[in-house]
Amino acid sequence: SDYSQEPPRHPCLQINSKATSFAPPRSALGSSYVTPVDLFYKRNHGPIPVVDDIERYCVDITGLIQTPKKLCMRDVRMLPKYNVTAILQCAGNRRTAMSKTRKVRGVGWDVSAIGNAVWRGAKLADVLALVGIPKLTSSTQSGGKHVEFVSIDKCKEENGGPYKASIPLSQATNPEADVLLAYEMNGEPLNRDHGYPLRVIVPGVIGARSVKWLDSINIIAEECQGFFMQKDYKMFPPSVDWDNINWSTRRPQMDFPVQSVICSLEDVQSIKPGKITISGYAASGGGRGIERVDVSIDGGKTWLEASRFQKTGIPYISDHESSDKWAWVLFEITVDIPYSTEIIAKAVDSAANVQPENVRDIWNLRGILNTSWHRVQVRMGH
Ligand code: MTE
Ligand code: MO
Repeated sequence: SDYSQEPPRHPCLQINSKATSFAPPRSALGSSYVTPVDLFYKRNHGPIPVVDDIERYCVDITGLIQTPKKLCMRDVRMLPKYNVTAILQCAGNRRTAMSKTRKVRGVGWDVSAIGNAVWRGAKLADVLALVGIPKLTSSTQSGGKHVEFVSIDKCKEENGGPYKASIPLSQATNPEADVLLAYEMNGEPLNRDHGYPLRVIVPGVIGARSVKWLDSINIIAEECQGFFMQKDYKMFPPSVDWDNINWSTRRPQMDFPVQSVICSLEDVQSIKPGKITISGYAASGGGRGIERVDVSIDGGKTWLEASRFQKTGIPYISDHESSDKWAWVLFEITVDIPYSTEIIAKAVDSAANVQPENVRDIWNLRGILNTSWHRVQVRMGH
């Protein structure tokens, strides 16, 4: 494949061997509520498509509908515009740490395969209403069960075909689910890395379903049969390995579980005696808020509650209307550390879900959803 037309990228991003994943250092992440575009992680399964004739660009809406439609950028921009502040998190975030207990297959990520952005665009529910699909259509009703998004990129996992994914029709037609066809990120037109000219944003769901460089939207009877839905991004138990895997026994992963990460300390970090500030991000899937972030400075024997915030000046209250339900929550606590120790963060979401203690208990062969307690070692220097 042809990687000669890749866009320029920030020099601080860590690049994998195939130049298909890019992530900022963890110290760049926790410091701002909205992640700057150039520091936002990027995951591409093939070369970035070149779309240079925006006048001719359009999205085909086809499948189980009466009248198929070609949607051009002008049509999308004419629909009501929404700003949705939402994280994108790769299901493989923190995979490298999972790989250390037992080898997994997949791109190695530290803790930065996540970012929080303000996405602007039209609601998918409004777009589907244009082709006669009423809002709040239940998935069991006749007229289709899933909405499939197909890209214009080409990836080897699809044997040179496009990247694709689908979500249930009930989610796609629910205005409250805030699924967007987005053309702006943080107030700027989407850049090529993030899906120019148009991408899907499915809030609260693993990043893999937020298809970039949208080419068509298909209403289909069952979930998408593409590689990334059926042969990837599924959560298997630790007993399943490559010699006994049966992909059809599991559902494609959609919502992500509760997560938290310390961004202010490297692992291992050397410190001096005295006060240090421990800070990072916490987030959950499905629109669940963050109820609490607990921090331990003695390897998990005792816990302290960190303070949480989103926008400065407005107190963060989980599930409150002033809070961004699809966004992350930043946390912070200042403590005195007198000796070398292990510092841990764990979050609790609004459904009282808690992060699992040990990564080996949630090991899975694809290395997804590592949401185990986040641990960093600090060494006392002199
Ligand atoms: N969409 C297309 N067309 N091609 C891709 O390779 N990667 C997916 C998703 N959408 C992908 C895609 C994955 S796995 C993730 S985690 C997110 O995009 C990453 O989005 P970002 O690069 O904007 O951060
Ligand atoms: Mo991903």
